[in-house]
Amino acid sequence: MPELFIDGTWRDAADGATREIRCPADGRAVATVAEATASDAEAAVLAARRAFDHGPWPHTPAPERAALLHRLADRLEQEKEEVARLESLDTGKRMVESRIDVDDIVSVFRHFAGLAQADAGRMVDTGVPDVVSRVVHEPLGVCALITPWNFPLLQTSWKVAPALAAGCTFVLKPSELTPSTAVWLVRTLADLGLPDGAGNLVLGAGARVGPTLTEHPGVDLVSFTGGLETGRRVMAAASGTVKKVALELGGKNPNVVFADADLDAALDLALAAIFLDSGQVCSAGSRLIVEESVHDSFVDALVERAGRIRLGGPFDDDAQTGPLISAEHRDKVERYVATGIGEGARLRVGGSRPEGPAYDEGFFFPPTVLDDCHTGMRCVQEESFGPVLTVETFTGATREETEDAAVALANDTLYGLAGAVWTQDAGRAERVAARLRHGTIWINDYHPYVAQAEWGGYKQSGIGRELGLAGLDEYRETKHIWHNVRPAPQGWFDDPSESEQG
Ligand code: TXE
Repeated sequence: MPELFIDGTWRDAADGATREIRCPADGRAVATVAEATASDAEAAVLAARRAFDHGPWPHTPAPERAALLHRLADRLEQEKEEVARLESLDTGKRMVESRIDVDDIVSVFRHFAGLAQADAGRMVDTGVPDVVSRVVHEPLGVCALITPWNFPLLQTSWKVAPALAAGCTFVLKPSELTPSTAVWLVRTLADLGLPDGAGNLVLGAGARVGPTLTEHPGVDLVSFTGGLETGRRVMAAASGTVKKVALELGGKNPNVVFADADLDAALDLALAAIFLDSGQVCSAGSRLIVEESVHDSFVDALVERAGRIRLGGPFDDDAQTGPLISAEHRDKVERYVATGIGEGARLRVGGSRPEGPAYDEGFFFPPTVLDDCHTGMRCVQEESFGPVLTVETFTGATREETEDAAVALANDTLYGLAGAVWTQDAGRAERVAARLRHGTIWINDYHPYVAQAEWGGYKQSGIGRELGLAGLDEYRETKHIWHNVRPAPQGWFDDPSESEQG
């Protein structure tokens, strides 16, 4: 079955090209999908444009838009196991993690279904007689939605759900590595009655179809989640036609542990922060910043537990974390570890590929800890996006100096996506959280996610509220309507002599 969905029709790529998708855990072929050309991407943009300018979706009443999103959430609940299986086969992640992702995706669609009907605008009391003045929200237009491979359907839902809730039409381009759940989503939306052209799907390499989506004058908004370098290219490409741009570009996230923390909990969550999903999480706690007085005992225990984490594929019930997404990505993570060691970091555990028949065909890399790091190192500044934790320490002569030292380290990064602070001193927790320049701060926790809260990026982690997450503002234009209900000539340029005569 062809996999490009353009204007309500499933198609092959214009040149017939296809791509084989292989499971990163064992290399088995899981799907063969169409690989779109630039002309397919152009056709998808034109379809979304027609659907926005002339189709019913932007004018569909909000309760009906909301109902569609709820029906989609219902389907996800009914087909949870199948969607999780598709996600795990494409990404190699454990089924238990994919099931959690599906639960999160359900909550995203339900959250935006609620917002579709909320905040219709407001009246403005201008004080001017015979004027009705109001602020209204309108769907922004055609959205190009470009998503990565680490949480394929979750990140797609963060874009598709608000776009549809706001009344936009879209062209979705998922990562070329993980297309299967995007195909499921678009097929299900069509099945549930989304009008032709309102939701289009283009599969393929970013270099092949990306520029069409990011430069085309028919696109009003580009919402992109991916790497920093690609994000910079997307922003530059969108500038030619001054598109709205929303970017989520990852992070290098500090996990700050004070000596007065509940250290058992901090240790447990420090492991989860970086080693869940093999560290392929934009908000992963990849920088452990620990107070010097507890460094040795804390890091020794962490290293010991990291060394016991079991690697395995999606259907291995004993596995605690999975493979990396691709051979290229594993090469990148390996290079990053080598660079860190070259810069003077001390390798405490991991660092080389696991051996054995269970790992031969997959892209596994073990939990790795680099100790004795500092912010001058590339391994502390650049995103590895793998299971690699760097460790820095801080200390101070007084309470204030200790906090200042921790905050200075945690903010010494060009990213600003997320971070955590561990302490049993509630005042310190709030003081430090307030000073961390990152969009999400967890206090005595790591990773919990709720659809109702913003997911924003400080500094180079992003633009917009992802961002769209939590609110619809990213996907709407906001308009002030001033209505003079008693129009009459105002005489600005009347001839004064005439008015005197009158
Ligand atoms: O991402 P890309 P890659 C980071 C992580 C990783 C690095 C590179 O550090 O190692 O990025 O990963 C599409 N125009 N993150 O190469 O290239 C591409 O097809 C338009 C963090 O996989 O950013 C895919 O759909 N689109 C991140 C999407 O962009 C283009 C999650 C992301 O791919 C394009 C993933 C172009 N010119 C990686 N080139 C996070 N923020 O969570 C590529 N794409």
